[in-house]
Amino acid sequence: SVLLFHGGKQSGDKVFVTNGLEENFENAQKTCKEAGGVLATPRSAAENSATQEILHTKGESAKAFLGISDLQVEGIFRYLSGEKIIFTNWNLGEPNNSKDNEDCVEIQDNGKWNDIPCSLLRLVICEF
Ligand code: GN1
Ligand code: CA
Ligand code: CA
Repeated sequence: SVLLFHGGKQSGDKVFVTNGLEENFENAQKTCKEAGGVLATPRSAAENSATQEILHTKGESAKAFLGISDLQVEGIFRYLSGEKIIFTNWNLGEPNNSKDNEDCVEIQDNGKWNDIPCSLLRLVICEF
């Protein structure tokens, strides 16, 4: 339930929170949905910073999934809603679809994004 979430960061009308758990993309997506939110989807530098601040509460090298993928069409990143993304903060050289197997997106502790396999376990951060 929503009571599992704490230590939220607000940016405008959004609140970003984590349950402190690492899950694969599919399960992370479910966790947020069941709580009435969606996976963190920063659409501006301010929202990206708020998401990054959650990572900082989890220590060095924490990484979390974003609600963004190119699962539908390789190379075209979309929000879970299906819209094309309007803000990006890719690390230099990303997205690279390494080993032809990176369709999900992690945010790293420096706030930069990297495409990774959806099967990996990453911190769950939801937005409400
Ligand atoms: C990592 O470990 P390597 O080099 O195969 C990363 C990729 C990055 C790449 C950047 C699972 O791949 O997503 O694009 O570094 N893979 C994982 O050099 O994190
Ligand atoms: Ca891809
Ligand atoms: Ca990558």
